[in-house]
Amino acid sequence: MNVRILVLQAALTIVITFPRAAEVPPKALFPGAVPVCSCEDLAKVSLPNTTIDSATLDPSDGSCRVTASVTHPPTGDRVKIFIGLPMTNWNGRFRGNGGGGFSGGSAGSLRGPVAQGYAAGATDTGHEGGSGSFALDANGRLNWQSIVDNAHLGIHEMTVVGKALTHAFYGKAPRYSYFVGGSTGGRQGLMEAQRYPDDYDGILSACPAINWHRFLPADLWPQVVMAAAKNFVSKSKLDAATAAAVAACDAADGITDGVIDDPLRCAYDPKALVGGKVGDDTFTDADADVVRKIWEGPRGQDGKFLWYGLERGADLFALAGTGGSPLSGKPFSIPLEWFQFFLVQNPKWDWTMLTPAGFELLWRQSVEQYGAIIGTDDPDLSRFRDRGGKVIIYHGMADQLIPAAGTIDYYKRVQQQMGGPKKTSQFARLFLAPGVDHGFRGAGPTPTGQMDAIVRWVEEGKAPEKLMAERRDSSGKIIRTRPLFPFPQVAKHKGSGSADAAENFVSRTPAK
Ligand SMILES: [Ca+2]
Repeated sequence: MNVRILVLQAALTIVITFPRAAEVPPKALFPGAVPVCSCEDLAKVSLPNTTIDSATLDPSDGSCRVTASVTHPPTGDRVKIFIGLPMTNWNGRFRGNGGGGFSGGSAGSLRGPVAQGYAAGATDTGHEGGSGSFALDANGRLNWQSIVDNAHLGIHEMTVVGKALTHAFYGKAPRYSYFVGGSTGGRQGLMEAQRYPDDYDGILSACPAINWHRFLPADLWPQVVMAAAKNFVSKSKLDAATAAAVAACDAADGITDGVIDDPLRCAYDPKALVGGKVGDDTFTDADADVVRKIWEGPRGQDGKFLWYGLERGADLFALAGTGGSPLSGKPFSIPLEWFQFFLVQNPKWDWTMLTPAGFELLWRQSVEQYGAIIGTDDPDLSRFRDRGGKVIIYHGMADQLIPAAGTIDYYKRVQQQMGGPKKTSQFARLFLAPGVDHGFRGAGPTPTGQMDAIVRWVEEGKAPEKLMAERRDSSGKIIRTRPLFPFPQVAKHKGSGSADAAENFVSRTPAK
């Protein structure tokens, strides 16, 4: 597997970590709480359709680790669940951790939360590894139980088992429960709010892979555009187009800092590059057309909107990857596998034959066939709201895999459904982070303190009026701070003082 794909899979399988400086373990809710049984005793806990596979102390951190499997008769599925329970410093809370890409999650993600005193859980959501091949059974037919386990049921089962084991171990139920995840984990968090609203009190949803049935097939669009044009564009040219867009739109927000604060208002047209040199190569009309169509996003044969394109400023090569000589397309594996295993149901399907018309048919199939199962775009969060749930969503505006426009679209639909912006902001807030990508890296400052923010909101009723974002140099020194305000507010420079210091920014709501 080449390095680029590995890096991107790492990006889609990010486990959200927080800068160490901001990591203050939350206060213990039951001070002095200790286990009421041995770790090994948890093997005797009886739960419906659940087998406790092991319950042993982890020699590396001394925590109690339980592995369990849940099945759904009559199907022979097996959702594997990993639970970590601190022996000495349980803080009284349960925390579920999300996965990435097609991977539901991993036992390795529990280490951080357990160190902070959380009883923590993760799950493989019914299949091992990061491939989409679990969608098909041995006969090549859709394995619906496996698909449902991955889409939503696995996380719910993990939560039920995790809370039960926490209760059995400490003799009391967790006082609060949190779900934390990015990308697929962000989708899993919002799925919990939509479908199993009793599971969590607080949800942190980073760059969520919601609208899965629309955005994931749309992620193949850049390759379809290049194949149709018979013009696979080099990384240097794609990078040149991104750099030109940033140069053109950077200053529109008042600060020339290499970041387009609101790329949705940037209309830079790559025709300005035509005829110019990129290395030894000339940027052509055909190149400009490819880049324009990638930014525009997938359109139907009648020209109508299907889904959002990448924002200007986001790395294009992640989805419009090319390589070899002559150049050919190198699609990102996750959308490609969505077509192969879920839509066409043929692992050997050759994407290079896909025309824009064929793309539209399969995109529509994706919406029809999978929306209700894994779309995660239901704006009705009333059950979650009514039981006091709180959710913080945040998304980088230079996300190269999941355009933030889809998350804004969803949040606006939530606002509409839930009684308007003000009522929505009482339980669900969206923070957009300019200039950061799917892994929260890039020219822009990255959000910090999200976990503190959600805990404070849930437990003290203090809604986050802002998140602090910071940018560090390679030595770890903070070189820029910037506030992020809840959507639709943006951070605006006061007009005096350093543009690298958060205190010189105020919130402003832009005109529509
Ligand atoms: Ca700027």
